Amino acid sequence: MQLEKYTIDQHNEGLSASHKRKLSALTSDIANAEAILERLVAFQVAIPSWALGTGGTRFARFAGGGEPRSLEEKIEDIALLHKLNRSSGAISLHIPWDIPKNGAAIKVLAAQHGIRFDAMNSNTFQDQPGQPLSYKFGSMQHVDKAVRRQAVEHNIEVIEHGMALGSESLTVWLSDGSCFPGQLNFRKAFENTLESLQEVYSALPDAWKMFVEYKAFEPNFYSTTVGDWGQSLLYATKLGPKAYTLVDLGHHLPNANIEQIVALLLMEGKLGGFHFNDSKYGDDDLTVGSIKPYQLFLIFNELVEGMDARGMNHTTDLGWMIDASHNVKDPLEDLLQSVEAIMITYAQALLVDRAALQAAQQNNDVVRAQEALQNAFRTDVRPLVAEARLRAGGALDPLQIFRKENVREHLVKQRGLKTIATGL
Ligand SMILES: [Mn+2]
Repeated sequence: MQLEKYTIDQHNEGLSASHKRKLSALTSDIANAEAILERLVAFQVAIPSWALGTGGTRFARFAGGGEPRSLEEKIEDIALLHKLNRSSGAISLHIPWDIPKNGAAIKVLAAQHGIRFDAMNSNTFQDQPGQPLSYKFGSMQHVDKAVRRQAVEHNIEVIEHGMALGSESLTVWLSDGSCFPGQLNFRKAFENTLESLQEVYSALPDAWKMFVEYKAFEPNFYSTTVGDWGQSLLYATKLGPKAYTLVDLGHHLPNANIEQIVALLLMEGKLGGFHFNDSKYGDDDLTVGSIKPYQLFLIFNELVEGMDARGMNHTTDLGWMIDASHNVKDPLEDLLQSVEAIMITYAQALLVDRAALQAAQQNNDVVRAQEALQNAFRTDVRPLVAEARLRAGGALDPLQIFRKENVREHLVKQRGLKTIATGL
């Protein structure tokens, strides 16, 4: 479905007076509002190809209708999001769920919508039809070298697909691990995994990065072979300068101090990618910022501080992606909410009075340090985020326009009620 520019202009016109009023009230108190706006306009978050269909749990999946039936339709959906918020200008593909039949044509289609290809994602956590060897007992850690080779070859194939699309990074998330004590020799599992990753690493083109994603548990429940940031960093360090750790918000044990993890990884120059979602218990795939917005803010605060300390470009020097899809919301509305939550939190992190915070830290003034953070967190920066969208050509209120234009109803009419997007 195409949203015409005049529809967005009309919508913006209608909200203009109220927007201007809120914006001027906010910016009169902010010294660096223009600098923050510039950063917000530049910031882009990749949408994963599997988040455009309704997510499910291991119990059920309740499809919502009008889901994209092909990679082309997935790109159209992201184009729609990007048209509304101007911050979703990248797609992250999952292979083999979204193998491009014609890489060059897909690249052109995406470019027409201002969308580029972010990290490629491999999949050795499930068996595909016709696959000769099973990943039931792991892939890169497997005791059988032939299974490991199959996993390596799959990853190299994913790199080749990515090269055709102009992607420059590979995310490897392994479900490898064990469900019961004694099932695995931990050291041998690590060594096998490292050797397999080294083979993939040696196939990486020069400009590429490899992201080693960790996860504390699930689907394995006793041990995970890339289980935490320490293990990921160990692999990334042994692999070499093109390998980095990837932090996914949902992949930690409860109450992990994720902000400290990102601070130290940035200090070591080893944070490469970041996956957004939210959770109450584990890898719940809930909308970004829906459960723990303050934690997200504290993490963003460290991301901004740590990236600035290394002179990194906020937009391009880390791979930013949403990694969530739940089963009770319209996936497109969920993604609009997610991107909005990310932009709000990023703006709040940019708002932190760094000089005041540093002075408080230096003087052991715990109270002022907390005030410096919470002053920013408790500021309603939504008018600033809306202004950035407006300047970039997007909508002041993307969700409102999505509902008013009956986007989902149009998609159901176009694609049908019983369509199912590829994915889990
Ligand atoms: Mn992830």
